[in-house]
Amino acid sequence: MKAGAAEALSAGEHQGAERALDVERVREDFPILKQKVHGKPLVYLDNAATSQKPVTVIEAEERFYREYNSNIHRGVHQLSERATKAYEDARVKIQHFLNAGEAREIVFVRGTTEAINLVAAAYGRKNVQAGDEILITAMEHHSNIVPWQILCEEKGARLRVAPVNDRGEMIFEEFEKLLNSRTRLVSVTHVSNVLGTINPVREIVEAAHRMNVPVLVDGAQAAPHLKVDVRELDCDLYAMSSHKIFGPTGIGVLYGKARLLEAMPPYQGGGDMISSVSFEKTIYNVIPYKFEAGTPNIAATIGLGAAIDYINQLGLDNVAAYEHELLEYATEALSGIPGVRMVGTARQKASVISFVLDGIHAHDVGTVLDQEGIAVRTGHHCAQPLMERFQVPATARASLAFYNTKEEVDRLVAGIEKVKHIFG
Ligand code: C6P
Repeated sequence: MKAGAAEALSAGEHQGAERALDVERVREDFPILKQKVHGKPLVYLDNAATSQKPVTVIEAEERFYREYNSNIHRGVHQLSERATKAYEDARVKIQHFLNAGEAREIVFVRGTTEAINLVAAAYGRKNVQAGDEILITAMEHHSNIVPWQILCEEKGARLRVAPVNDRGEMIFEEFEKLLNSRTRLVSVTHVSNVLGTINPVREIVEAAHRMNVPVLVDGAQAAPHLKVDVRELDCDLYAMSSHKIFGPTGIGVLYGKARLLEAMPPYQGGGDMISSVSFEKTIYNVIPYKFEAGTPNIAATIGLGAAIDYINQLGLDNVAAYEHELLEYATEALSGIPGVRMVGTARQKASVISFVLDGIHAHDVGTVLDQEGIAVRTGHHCAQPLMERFQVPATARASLAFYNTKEEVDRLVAGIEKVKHIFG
């Protein structure tokens, strides 16, 4: 990380949440934010889709390719040893980021989607039979629905769905009622990408464990905003994507308790996931390598390590405090606009705001905002069943990061007023 961001923190340390993080200094670390779109300064509010990357992450990837590009775990030569060390260092950084007990509990995958598919394929193949059940919630992303449907179809198992209330909170009593002796796995999102709802993962895990059911948590939208402690949550598996936590695309993480990972069969076969191969019998490698077949995305993994360093220097507590203040400011500002309806008003929320405008399609909202230089996501956000639950075809979604400002929220409000003027 540039010296700037670290200094920015200490400068405002004693002056409350907003001052603890000097946003203008932090923004200096993100070159992409400086540009104009349609002649207007970019306001990037699509962080839940993917976050922007600090210069240190971009440079870490570049340095790998310029200075020590090499395959890992294979060569005895110096470049390979350097690449292997940087790759394994990134694993340890993630271990500490998630407070996992051991580095071997961190498996590198392509992203949250692959992490969930890995569990569905490997854990599911071994543990799910006809008549068994997988329990999810009504606020899941397609990545935490479709892999289970594929598994259930193959095995003759059943997908059960815990409903959400009108605020967008999972109804805990209904969830508990759905847990039973046939449940083989609970898989829930930590934070909803549409509603921003923070699920009570600790309580969910306790309830599931009382029935001896393991829990997989989809942490794609939680890791950028909350301090995640997998040991405190006591979840069995946790999935996240690098590109949503200011790291590169094409890399992500599956955390799993060592016991569980060891008991799971491999996901894919190939190089690196074996300890010996003969035509008669193959012995698999130890975890985590058993799940890392083939040459991984080494550069992106090293970039992810740099992203973790960056976040650590900002401090997730500072990030959370600042984002909370920004979320409250934006929620109040948007709720005050006549014709705006918020979708997702949970009591525990991360900085994701979905809304609809009376009589105006979300895509029209997004198109006009784009002309104002404001990037939001519109559509079903890969959560079609949730759209159905709230009886909307689509929403516009503003998702905030620590480099966003109140001035940018004001620009969003002005943009929405313009949409109303054009379509009203
Ligand atoms: N949501 C969004 O705009 P990948 O694509 O594998 O990095 O992450 C998938 C995923 C899984 N779970 C949740 C809760 C998510 O939000 C996402 C990605 C993005 O909301 C892109 S669809």
